[in-house]
Amino acid sequence: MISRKVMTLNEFILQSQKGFPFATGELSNLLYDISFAAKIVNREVNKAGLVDILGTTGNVNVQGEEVKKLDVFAHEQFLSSLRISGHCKGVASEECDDFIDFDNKHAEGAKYVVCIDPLDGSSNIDVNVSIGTIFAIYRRVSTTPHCTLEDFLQPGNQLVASGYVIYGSSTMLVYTTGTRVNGFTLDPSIGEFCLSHENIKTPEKGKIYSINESYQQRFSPGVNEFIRHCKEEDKAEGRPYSSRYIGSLVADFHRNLIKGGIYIYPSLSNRPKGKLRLLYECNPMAFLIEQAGGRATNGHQRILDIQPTKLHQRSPLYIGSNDMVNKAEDFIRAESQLLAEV
Ligand code: AHM
Repeated sequence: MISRKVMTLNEFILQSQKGFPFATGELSNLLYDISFAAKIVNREVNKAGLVDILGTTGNVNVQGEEVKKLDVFAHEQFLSSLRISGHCKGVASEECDDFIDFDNKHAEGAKYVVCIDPLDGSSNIDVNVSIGTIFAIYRRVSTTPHCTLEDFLQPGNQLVASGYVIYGSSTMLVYTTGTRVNGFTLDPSIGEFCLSHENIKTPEKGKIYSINESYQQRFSPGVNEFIRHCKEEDKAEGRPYSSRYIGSLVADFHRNLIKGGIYIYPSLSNRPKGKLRLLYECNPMAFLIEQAGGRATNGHQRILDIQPTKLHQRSPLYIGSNDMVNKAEDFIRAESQLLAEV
């Protein structure tokens, strides 16, 4: 008999379900749908360098097909995978102004909705930098035949599952259903995501800080103080810390998750709410980091406790290893106290 050590994502999902005799399998199927669409997106992302040969957006490639921008392609791919399978009642996508209700027969009675950033960091595609998909799954709260805005405007503490796919030097899917964080690497030879990083825990103490320092003049004094602290020489604490910023949230987050560190997209003087979207970027990553033992805040409040009021709402984000997020918050608190005293 041939024995193998590899466990595929599907086998893992099925095995995880065994402990829950009343599970309907709907969530498992939904995760499968996302992983399936991710494989198709991965195939296209890997061909991105060929775009000059095959044709650019709006052009027709050698097969006579219209070439779509990759972020539009990814959006459509996830949407169609989720719509066809019927395990999800609706989707809110970073690529769409409004949410989409699946009113097809298959989706009748489906109890989940998905918030998705189909291709985050897409400005990096042309230069072969890692990009990703981020997803968040909620249980519907409305009981109407069609899903409603309130199904999507749930705080992150109501998340059922979240995860991301990183299209990088290898392609990985990392997700949590609220207990552990597990990572699966795509084996292109068999077309399967295989368990490669079981029960990921982020280091308690990080040594990497990730922030776009070119905005330094737009940062608040607290953020600048934290950066100064990261750069300060302190042998005992292992400072200066390393600065690493790819400019692709999934890639920056993934590295810091494994190695330990903090990712910051703060409030800027010209962008008080920062850049990142609460529903599509901050919440799913916050759910993951907490399950991996880290923290995520907006500088003042736990990300997962923020009540969203709009689909495309933005939020500052401080996310990563406990000690670094705590330290960053100390500086922000000190700044607020100073301002209060003035
Ligand atoms: P996008 O929604 O246009 O893809 O932007 C999101 C990206 C994140 O992946 C990344 O962390 C951030 O924007 C980088 O922004 P900046 O260039 O301002 O540093």
